[in-house]
Amino acid sequence: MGEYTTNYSLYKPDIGETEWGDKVNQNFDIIDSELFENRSDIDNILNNIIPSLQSNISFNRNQIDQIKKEILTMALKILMNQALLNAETKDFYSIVADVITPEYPYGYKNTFEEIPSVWYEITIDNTNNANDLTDYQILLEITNDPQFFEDCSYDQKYLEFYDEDKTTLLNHYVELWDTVNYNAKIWIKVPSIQANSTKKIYLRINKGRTEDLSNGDATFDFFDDFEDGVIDTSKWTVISGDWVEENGYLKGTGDGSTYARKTIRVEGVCLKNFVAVMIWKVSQEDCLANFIYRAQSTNIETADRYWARIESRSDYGQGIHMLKEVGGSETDFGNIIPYSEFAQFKKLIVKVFENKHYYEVEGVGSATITDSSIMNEGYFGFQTEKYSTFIEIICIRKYTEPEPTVSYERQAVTGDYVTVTFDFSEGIDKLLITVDSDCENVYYSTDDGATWNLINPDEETLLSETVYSIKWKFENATYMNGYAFITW
Ligand SMILES: [Ca+2]
Ligand SMILES: [Ca+2]
Repeated sequence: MGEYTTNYSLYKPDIGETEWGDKVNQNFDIIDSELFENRSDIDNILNNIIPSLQSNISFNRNQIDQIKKEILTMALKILMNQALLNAETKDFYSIVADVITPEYPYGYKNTFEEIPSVWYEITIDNTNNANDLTDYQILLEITNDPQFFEDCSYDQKYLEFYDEDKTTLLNHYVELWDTVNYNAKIWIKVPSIQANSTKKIYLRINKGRTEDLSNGDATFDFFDDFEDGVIDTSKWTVISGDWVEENGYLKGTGDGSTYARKTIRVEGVCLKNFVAVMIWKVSQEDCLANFIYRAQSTNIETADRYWARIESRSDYGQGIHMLKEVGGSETDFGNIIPYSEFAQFKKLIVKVFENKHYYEVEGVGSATITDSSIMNEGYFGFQTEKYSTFIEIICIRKYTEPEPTVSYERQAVTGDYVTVTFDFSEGIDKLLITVDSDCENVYYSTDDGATWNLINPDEETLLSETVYSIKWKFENATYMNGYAFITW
């Protein structure tokens, strides 16, 4: 959470050396000192109490934000009303409490009903695909779009993705966030995309957000970046050999003399059609690394299975090989993607759909085989042979063909407004407002926002009856400084 900065500012009007002017100034001073004296309590609530509550509760965050606003609203109202009750003049009220925080960049008024947000509509075109897709990860790709980054204030923590109802929050993962070249890659897990149809989901850029929602575990079918130094046993089972998590990668070590396969298996995830992305390497020549998939039992060392191999032996053709073992008989499909930088981290992308297996080493090359020996879903994992294999990250998502295409469009920012409510126990029958703002229009309401009436600033407006609460609305305001006068 950004540090909350107190900035209560009362703007005294220039009212000259008159008797009522002195009373007005006195009124201002009372409000000002009340706000000032109580600001540490408000700061404490906003900076300490609420954030600790917020960090412990991952759900209902919007509700907590709402409570936070209400607490601030209450605090300001109490202070103001107390100051006003102490005032002797009935001729003139002027009230401003202008609190600027990172979360409320437009200032905080008595009632702040809406923080302006920018929305993007994301269109998922699945018209060419005959399959219903469930919990499918789509890629939102932003390419050289300065407006997008400006809308986000260059900060990925403001991203919130919503389903078509604009209410159900969707999980996402930010793979790339390049504020220099204005590029981003964001994966979003979409609960349901119907066959042969087009679907809309939404991005809200919420400047009120203080915690980044990007989450690989929640977004992908499987994800591990090996960053915490401990092998997560809810994700992995060591079958053989020495496997550790260190320096941000998973490391498996062989016996140093033979090609005995040392194996680690993923728990609880079976895959048929998928994309696996891994960044991996081997320690040296004569070390082999295997990515096993569609293994037909949890004993992935011996089950019928496919695997991609980093082959580093000079006599066998260095590079990525594709292999299978069916009925105890092993087949190497060949030296498919040749490369010799096997001791440097490279990104391998494996796309498997039905009988088609596509392998790609980023920046090196790609190859495809067609094989229908094993058509059932199965387990997956890694092996190292002889020396050490390192895996920096692995990420698995669903795959279909053809994949849906994704496009996005910025939506017009409409209806954004700031409202302020002032209550007057003695009633008023005349309005005049002066405000320093870039708002497009100012409205007032005497029925708590049910009806809005346009008002011209600096012009007196007579009310048809005495009212006790006035709500002001400032349309499309990006800043709100200055003061409101209400007279009778
Ligand atoms: Ca870990
Ligand atoms: Ca890592």
